[in-house]
Amino acid sequence: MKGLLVLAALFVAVYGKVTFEGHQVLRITAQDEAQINLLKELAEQEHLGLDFWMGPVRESLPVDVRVPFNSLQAVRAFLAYNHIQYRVMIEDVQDLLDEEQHQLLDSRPRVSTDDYIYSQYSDFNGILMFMNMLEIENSDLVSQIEIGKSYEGRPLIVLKFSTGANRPGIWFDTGIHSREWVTQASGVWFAKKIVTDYGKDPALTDILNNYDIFLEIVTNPDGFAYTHSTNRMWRKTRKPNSGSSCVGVDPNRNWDAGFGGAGASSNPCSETYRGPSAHSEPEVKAIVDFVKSHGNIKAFVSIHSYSQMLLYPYGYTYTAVKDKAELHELARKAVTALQSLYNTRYTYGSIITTIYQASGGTIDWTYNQGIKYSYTFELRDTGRYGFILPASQIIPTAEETWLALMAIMEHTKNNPY
Ligand code: BHK
Ligand code: ZN
Repeated sequence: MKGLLVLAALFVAVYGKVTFEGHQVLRITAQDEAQINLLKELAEQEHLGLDFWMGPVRESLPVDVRVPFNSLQAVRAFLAYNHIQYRVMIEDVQDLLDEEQHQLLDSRPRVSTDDYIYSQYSDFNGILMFMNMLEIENSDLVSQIEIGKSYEGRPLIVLKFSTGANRPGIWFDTGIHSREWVTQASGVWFAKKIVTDYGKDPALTDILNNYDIFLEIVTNPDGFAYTHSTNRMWRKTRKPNSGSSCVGVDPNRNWDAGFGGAGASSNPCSETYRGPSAHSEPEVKAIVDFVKSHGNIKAFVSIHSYSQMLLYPYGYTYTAVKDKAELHELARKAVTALQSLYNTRYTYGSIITTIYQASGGTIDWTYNQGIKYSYTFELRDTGRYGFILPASQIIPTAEETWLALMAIMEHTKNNPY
């Protein structure tokens, strides 16, 4: 791993950006315990540089793994030798990234949010500009709150949509994992949707006449900037780890809920590194402080991609939450609403029973803080493109997700606690 990292660092220094030429994403399905153990061994071979997009390994559930070009032969031989089934999901990751580069929002200044192109991916500055314009255009409804700074000093901006004082709050965040680009793009679309529908759509108007909505679009700005400048596949924060050459903490393993337990890594080089202590990451701590000082958040929805799932706590324990029946029924309602638009199918359930065990996750912490309606979305798709979802799917993804968010907000409004 060390050697590989040094090589990657050198490559970046010379060429500016990590390339993924010849990298493939394989969907691997273990059939039994023996194959699961073989895949776990494979994952531990750090020199192979495997990137588990959707993992870890569980029986008969497929895992998607990005395999660097130089490791492909070895990995394919290993899988064939052990009769482990797999198929190629992405033939060449770099081909998709080249395509994506053509769909980036250009940096030409825009005069209004009507000028913004919602069907293109935008960088951090583009989203900052969008938020500034939105606030100026809707000064009676929208304000920007800086809840802190990222490790590298970028502002952590939350959009507040409010029509009156002392209202309970509903929270949405997107982009806590920086490479999940469709989530930040959807966040931008949600913000525009809220200002467009307020006063027109009776359901949203009713919600906003009783609740404040908080929306953090770029929840991991350092990671997001890094996905644009250097490594499109960056997931974690960008804080260096003492005693390691590996950078960053998984901000969805850093919360004080089962922190340090199974379902997170203590290895700073892992994509699921939990960090040195709970809330060690300023991006996480800022939300913790905000939620605590607000004291009246009633729904908290943290938005990831991909897999098409709607999840509720817990991730760190098999113990069912006391509101399981209600959360499950609301999840069913929300995914039904989502599916009604483009027939996109979602699965739903608790984190640990639906994806895998994960400790230190965002919504386990918010639920334990007393925020009953705590959910995580995994947006499109189910793996054809994974994190590199074509920009043509941004608007349909945001539109259908909005129907599910409305279902959650309406339920929250109709069931005060
Ligand atoms: C979601 C919620 C709580 C814990 C884990 C997850 C799955 C999520 C993760 O943190 O491993 C998968 C992912 O990033 C892709 O969005
Ligand atoms: Zn994620």
